[in-house]
Amino acid sequence: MPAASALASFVIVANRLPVDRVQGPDGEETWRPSPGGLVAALEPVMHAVDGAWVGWPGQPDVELAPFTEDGMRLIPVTLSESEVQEYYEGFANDTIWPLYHDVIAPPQYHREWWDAYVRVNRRFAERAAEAVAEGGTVWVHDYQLQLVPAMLREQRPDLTIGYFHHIPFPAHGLYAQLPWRNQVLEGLLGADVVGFQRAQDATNFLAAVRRRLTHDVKGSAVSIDEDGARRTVVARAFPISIDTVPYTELAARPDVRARAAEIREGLGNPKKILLGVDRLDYTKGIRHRIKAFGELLDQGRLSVEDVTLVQVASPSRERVDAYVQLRDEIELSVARINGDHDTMDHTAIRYLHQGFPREEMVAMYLAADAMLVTALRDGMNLVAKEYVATRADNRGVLVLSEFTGAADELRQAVLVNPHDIEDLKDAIMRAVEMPAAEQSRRMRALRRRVLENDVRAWSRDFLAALDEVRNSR
Ligand code: GDG
Repeated sequence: MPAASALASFVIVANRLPVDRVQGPDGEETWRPSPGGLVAALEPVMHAVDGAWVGWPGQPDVELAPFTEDGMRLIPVTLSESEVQEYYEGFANDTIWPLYHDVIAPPQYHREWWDAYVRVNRRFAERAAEAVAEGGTVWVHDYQLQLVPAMLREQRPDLTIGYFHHIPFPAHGLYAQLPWRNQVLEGLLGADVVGFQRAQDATNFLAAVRRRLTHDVKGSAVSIDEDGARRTVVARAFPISIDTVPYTELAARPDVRARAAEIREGLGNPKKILLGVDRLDYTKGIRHRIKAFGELLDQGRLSVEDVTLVQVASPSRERVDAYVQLRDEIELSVARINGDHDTMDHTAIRYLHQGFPREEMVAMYLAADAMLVTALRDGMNLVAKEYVATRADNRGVLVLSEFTGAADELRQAVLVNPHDIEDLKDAIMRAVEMPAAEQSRRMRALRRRVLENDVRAWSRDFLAALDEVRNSR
């Protein structure tokens, strides 16, 4: 155990540390903060309390001592190359991810992947247990670490433990496929508060607990008998959001606005620009979106002189087979549609398999007349909220899949069932043809919702729920 003075009263445990390792100009290795929504959400908390963050630095076989970056104490967890393959690419991204997204792709079940998952979860739990002060709080994040809450409680019953699940939790009929279904439920129940994106996710989790375990479940509370003592676990929705400030600020910057105009020009100034921004992932419905757009062109309902679809598909999980195959399928259909419809001056789909700096993303949001979010299943979908946050002039249309967490909140979007290609085509046409007054009425309401419920409100709510549990003990 480190000296008491080095112990933190608040510890985040997430698969990744909020920094990336980069090579400096002289070849030396340094760290660069990776500004995600989670970091923004937790920064105020981390700076107000004595906080630490436990996570993997993103490269295999890197042995690093704890270090401080940007005022945050970072505690690296080492993963070997085979653990990256079995725990991360295997169990997390090829078993849990497809299973929890309603089996859009077939989940792979391998006992050696599970063994690695247990081993790595134990390592994260140990690092956290070593880092946190007596009576402190630990907040565990996401599906890579579902066993950590119980492992941590076993070692440190003095702690208050929260867990937030960023992806959907499936209905029991699907969840029941998981060979380790009871162990995962018990792992999560080690937390005092288990947070989900949507009310339905919490309901699915509670139903699975009721079906599979013997604990009493009443409303959102699970009552656990631990050696005669009763402990209550609360499971409910805490819909995540974005840090709106950088988006509204960038959207107001003259250089970013000029860049948006340049993007429009570069596309031949079509009347309407449609935009999709996703990690290249089979949950995001990119193929369905492209199919619908291609059919609208084939049928002459849209023409490339009038409308261009810009699709950013940022590279993701490129060593997992299902992602390699998906990329091939998407790129084949983009090439076919462009081949059939492009002219010398206009393109049907400007497809970008690249990651972009945030400034450029915001310029794209500003250039887009409509944002197409057609996920087949998505915990929340932050892109939808980012688009809305940048639309200060209340123009623009959000086409949003019913199967995203965001659809529970963003009711004034044009809601679609992406499995229904005709519905998707009609939604795209509605977006293209929507009168300015209707755009503005809808966007105003969407903006109110997003700006009032930012990621700081989300972390405040979650931590308040944890405090309530602590105070009731
Ligand atoms: C998981 C859940 C849940 C994407 N490409 C670029 C880029 N991005 C940024 C987006 C957005 C983020 O990545 C993606 O967030 P999403 O919410 O859309 O989706 P997931 O990555 O699947 O996230 C999801 C989320 O966790 C939070 O709980 O909402 O349901 O699946 O912020 O803007 N950013 C930059 N360049 C890119 O090329 N800078």
